[in-house]
Amino acid sequence: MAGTGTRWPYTLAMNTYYVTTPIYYVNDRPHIGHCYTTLLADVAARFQRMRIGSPEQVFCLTGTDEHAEKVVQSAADRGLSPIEWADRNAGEFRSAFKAMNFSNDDFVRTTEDRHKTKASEYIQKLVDSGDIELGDYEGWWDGSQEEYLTERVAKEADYISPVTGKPLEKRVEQNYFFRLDKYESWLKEQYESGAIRMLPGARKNEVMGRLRQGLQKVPVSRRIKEDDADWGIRMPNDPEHRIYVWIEALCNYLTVVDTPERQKFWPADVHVMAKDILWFHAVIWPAMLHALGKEIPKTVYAHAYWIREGRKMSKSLGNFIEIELLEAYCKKYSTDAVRWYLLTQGPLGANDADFAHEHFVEMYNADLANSVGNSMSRVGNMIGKYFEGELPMLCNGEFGLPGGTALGTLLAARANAGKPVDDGSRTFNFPEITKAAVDRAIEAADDFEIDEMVRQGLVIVRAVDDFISYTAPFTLAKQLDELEDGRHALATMLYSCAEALRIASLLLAPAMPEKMAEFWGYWNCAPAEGVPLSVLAEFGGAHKLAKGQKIDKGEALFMRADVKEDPPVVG
Ligand code: ME8
Repeated sequence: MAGTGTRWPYTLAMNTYYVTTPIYYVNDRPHIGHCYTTLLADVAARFQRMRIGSPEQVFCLTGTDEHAEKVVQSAADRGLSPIEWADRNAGEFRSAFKAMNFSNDDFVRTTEDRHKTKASEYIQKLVDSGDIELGDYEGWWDGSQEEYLTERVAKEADYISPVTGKPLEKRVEQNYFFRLDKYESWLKEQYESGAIRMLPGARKNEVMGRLRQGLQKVPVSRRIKEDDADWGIRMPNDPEHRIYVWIEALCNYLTVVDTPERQKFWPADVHVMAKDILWFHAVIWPAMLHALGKEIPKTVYAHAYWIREGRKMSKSLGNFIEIELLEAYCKKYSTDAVRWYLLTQGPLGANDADFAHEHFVEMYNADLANSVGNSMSRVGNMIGKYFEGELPMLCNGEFGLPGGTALGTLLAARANAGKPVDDGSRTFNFPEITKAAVDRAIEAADDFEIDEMVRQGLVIVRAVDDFISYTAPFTLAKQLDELEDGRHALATMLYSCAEALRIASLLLAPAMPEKMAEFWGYWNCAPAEGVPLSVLAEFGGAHKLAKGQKIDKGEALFMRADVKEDPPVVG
């Protein structure tokens, strides 16, 4: 992957993992973008829980950002108090995340005392250390984003919000400022030395470019006006001012784990977000942390956008893929299929991704119905048919097509069946194939290449499919009476396929937890708890499929879909 640079020693010794998503504004309803970022964090966390083998060492945080001015406005438009509106929408986010089967360990709301108290403490500390000071600020206010743009950025945007297209407003305020300017060279050093990784590489170049233009102080408060609603967190040293929502929102990543039981999770391994809010996370937040004497996050990952039919999704176009539509897809194709599609076809890198129904069905058929589901039921069926549903043997050194008796028998069988026999150079060494996939998945997880990580399960499935087409065990099965060692060869082959699929299921489980649990039920092979992936996933190792193990062919995990069928509709 571009720009990842050196390998990171911390990952080798890492025994905790902390991943965060942005906390989402509660005036918006949950849509595909929020679900996507949270899905990435969920899948990373699920993978690391399995990799480490100890779920309590992993922490996945999401939540809602509630103190924005626009919440006050949109609540008033509905005749509600800000907290009533926030409660309602925070509830929407929670239930959307439940529908998507996310496994976040906590859900923070910035209106909670635990957040407000700690955030105030951090701000007070920065006031005490002189990192926050009072001064006049003049800038261009983007009301929809609750963000000041500098003169240069505003000019480049023609004094129009780059996000909503509405005019920017010139504002002058007496404010508290964070002395971001003090940390310019320190920040550059962190990125250049690799102390903090900014991924993907294209994003790093953008931020470095902006860093080179120099840093200014950033406003961190707003003076409260008489008719303002009582909303937000006040400056601890000056209650006439309210802490600027972005500044306290960033603190959530720390407030939630700033307890004796959870402090082991800091610093975060990765803050995940889309490119819109990278600057806050890559520049302002690490500088604040440094000023507070705290360690900085190890990785900041900013993915691109979901778009629809080639166009940006926005309120004004009214073309968001809302949670209801995702739920309709989940109902029709399964939640795991939706998760798989978002993960493997989403905008993880630097390029935007289009959500299109036909593409969804194509990928669903290719990856899930015709590969994962088909391979698992095919192997289960053969074990059912040829060995009465009991796994025929333990693999004692003979896997796939390693040569020897089984191979000889097999090649003879194929010759008898009139199939071309080659020199047997394709060895299908499943211990090697599966180990390479597991190693690659771990490496990809370290680089937050979540799509690559989950695809490793599919790599194994495809090797199994390839092996079955190449060796045609169903042909061999017809000739068992004529062939010396035929049964042994068939048993070796099916054991190899089954054991490889068991390992594939481990790598697929973070993306598709429900379907893989269903598969483990049929095959009686749910992974033991408290065992790290490297041990669980060893081919023929301590956790291998046992001889005589019952394999139930079960139901098809994914029914094939018709590309021509209409997309699901909401309602
Ligand atoms: O910015 N494609 O909240 P927010 C992919 N409260 N991801 C998208 C997306 C799209 N089209 N649209 C939104 C805020 N997202 C602040 C964050 S953090 C301390 C405070 C996702 O509700 C993506 O993760 O506007 C993006 O960064 C986030 O939603 C913005 O959410």
